[in-house]
Amino acid sequence: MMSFYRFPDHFWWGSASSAAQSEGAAHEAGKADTVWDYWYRQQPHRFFNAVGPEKTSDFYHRFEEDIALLKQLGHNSFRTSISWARLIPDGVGEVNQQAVQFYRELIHQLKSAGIEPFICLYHFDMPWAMQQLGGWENRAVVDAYVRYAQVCFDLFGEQVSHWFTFNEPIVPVEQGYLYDAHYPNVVDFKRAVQVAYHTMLAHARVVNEYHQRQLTGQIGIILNLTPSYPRSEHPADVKAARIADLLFNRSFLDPAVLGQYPQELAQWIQDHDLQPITEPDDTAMLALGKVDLLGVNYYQPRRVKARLSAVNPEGPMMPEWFFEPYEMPGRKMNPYRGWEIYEKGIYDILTNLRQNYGNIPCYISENGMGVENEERFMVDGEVQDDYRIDFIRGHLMWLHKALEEGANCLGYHLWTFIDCWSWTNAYKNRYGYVALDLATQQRRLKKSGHWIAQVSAEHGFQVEDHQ
Ligand code: BGP
Repeated sequence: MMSFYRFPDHFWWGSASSAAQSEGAAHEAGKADTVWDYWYRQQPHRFFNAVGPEKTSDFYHRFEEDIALLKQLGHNSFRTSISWARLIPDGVGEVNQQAVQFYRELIHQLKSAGIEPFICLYHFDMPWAMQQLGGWENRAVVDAYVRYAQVCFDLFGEQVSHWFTFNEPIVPVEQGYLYDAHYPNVVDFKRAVQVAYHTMLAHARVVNEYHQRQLTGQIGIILNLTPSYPRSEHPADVKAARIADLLFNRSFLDPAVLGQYPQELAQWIQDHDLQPITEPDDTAMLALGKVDLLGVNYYQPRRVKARLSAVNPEGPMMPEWFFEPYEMPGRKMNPYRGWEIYEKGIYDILTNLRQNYGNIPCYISENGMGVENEERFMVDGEVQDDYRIDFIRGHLMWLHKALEEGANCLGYHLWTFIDCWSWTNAYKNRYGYVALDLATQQRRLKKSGHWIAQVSAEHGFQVEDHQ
């Protein structure tokens, strides 16, 4: 017996990318350095095979060819970001007309191809000029970001109907201020909290700014939601999962959707003497930051257990003082990326949003499977990525179940369209529907690319019932 998983007619089929990971032309056409350009020059060894962001898949020059490929994939929507350092090179001053022309043309061409542009304002790419002022630690950078967003709305607000303030705003916080994986490589919980707070304030101000303009589109945020599962029902395990959930999910989800921080988180921050510097009007501003649309990035679950080993009280305080990762026996793994694959997580997230967050309109803005050395799966020039098809189909089946139960999920975007440069991992893990040969810049649809084109055309797929 076969079952057909049918998705709504206007479901968003697409994929996501970002400026720094695709544009290249890092030192061309008036663009200034981001933290990535700067850091790469200082410490190339931090990047896989020492590959930096200057070239990537050269979207800046090849976007027309790439839009044709998006079309071939059956996309009706596509997310990328605007590079702040390209549009306003010094962060605050003059607008770079070459950048205006580029983004205008990009948006125009996408729309002409019937592909709705989803535009994110910030995807980990702080202009170097702004980082020199202290980045998100400095409230002046919040002001600069608001002005940058205003410029974007002035320029492209009529053409773009789906805006996002931030992609995964917790990532620069945790990777840059706790775990030494992004610039500025600070390890300091209190500073991390300040950065998170200012980011959310910047978000709220920009949402408010957008709403005041009464444009016809929507504004949202993209969050990486990682369901926290306790090892067991033991109260200590449950508490560990609850803290992980507060720190990594609710710290951004609650203010973005409900307009305020969870009381429990505020208390926890206070108990550990981590309060950020605030101003009296901030609470009212945060309340205005409620989004119209939520993007959900989901890659893997977070399984935790109560902390058993003692922490070093002299070491810097870390989230892991309050829980330990738990490796569930028998878990399904993506051995290449080292991440658990748990398809039901997507259903759990959508159910949580339905039950506890007013069933806010949302879509899956990233989901995907990174695999190393995909050339070994190449047959007659096409990567036979059946594992990726299985991965996507498995997640879509759970998404479908959530839809049947009333989830307000409007689409599914894969990370990513074409194999991309991924921060310090550079080109290690390949995620695309389209394979990129970095040396020749040749692009080729993978098997999954042909498969998703068919899914999009048929509004779903068929599955044998025992699957
Ligand atoms: C997400 C980011 C993307 C992308 C992806 C894959 O968190 O939004 O920008 O990089 O992760 O990451 P990686 O290459 O580390 O597997």
